[in-house]
Amino acid sequence: MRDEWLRSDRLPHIYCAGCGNGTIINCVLEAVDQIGWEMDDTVFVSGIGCSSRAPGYILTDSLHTTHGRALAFATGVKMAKPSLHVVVFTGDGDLSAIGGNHFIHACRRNIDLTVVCMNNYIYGMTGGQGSPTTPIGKTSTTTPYGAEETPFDLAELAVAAGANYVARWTSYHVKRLTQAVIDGMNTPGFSFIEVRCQCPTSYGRRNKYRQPGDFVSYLRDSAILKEQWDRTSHLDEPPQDKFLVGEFVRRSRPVMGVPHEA
Ligand SMILES: Cc1ncc(C[n+]2csc(CCOP(=O)(O)OP(=O)(O)O)c2C)c(N)n1
Ligand code: SF4
Repeated sequence: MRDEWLRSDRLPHIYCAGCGNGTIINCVLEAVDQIGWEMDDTVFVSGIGCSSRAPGYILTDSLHTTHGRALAFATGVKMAKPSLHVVVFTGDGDLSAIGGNHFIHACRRNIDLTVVCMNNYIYGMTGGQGSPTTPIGKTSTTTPYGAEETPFDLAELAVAAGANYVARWTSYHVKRLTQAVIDGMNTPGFSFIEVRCQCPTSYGRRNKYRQPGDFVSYLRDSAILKEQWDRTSHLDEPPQDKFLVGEFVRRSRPVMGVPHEA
């Protein structure tokens, strides 16, 4: 069914072999399909980046906007016509570097959007510069001796800024990711789903995950279920090379742009 949402006239796509973005697009279209949204009522929005090319491959109305501004455009669409379902695809650079201010304020306003961030730890499209999520010690063209700055935890940032639904999964967790997107779409207000995913080309080859399979294994082995961590660990945070996955928050703070409240 989800193939019906794809623009086959745009194929072949630009993604490198083994890129994680295709898996994530698949999961989001599966979620849209399962939830039963109509194509005429659904709009996809993105900024610029490999991840942000996603709406170009989807048959609905879509906006491929300027770098970092996806959430500003999506807010405009939603506030002009709250009956539309608006889904944003973004990258870690697009969302949290040039678009960082839009991100925190969209969470604060709790606008009724579903935002999927393909976090590959890097600026993929422009050849591998470090982003605000590049882990400490990892190599990029702008951190040739290893990144030294503490990375953002995008999911925790969204929770702190006020989003109503926040989850994190990886491109390995296909079923859990699809369900999280459905849960986010069903939650009124700002839904944020961070997906850690492989970029074998710009990040992997500089950080010992040249093969897509090695990168996916790394994501699988580094992910700790949040529920389990909360139950069993006495530490505040997981070790530096691990991260939590799961649902971080689902709540009902005041929202903007929900159809029946408009
Ligand atoms: C105003 C502006 N600044 C910089 C760029 C160059 N640029 C294009 S994509 C990109 C980074 C994309 O990184 P990310 O959002 O992490 O997406 P990825 O390509 O990794 O999916 C940059 C800096 C641009 N297009 N416009
Ligand atoms: S550069 Fe990285 S993110 Fe971009 S298409 Fe290639 S593998 Fe995917």
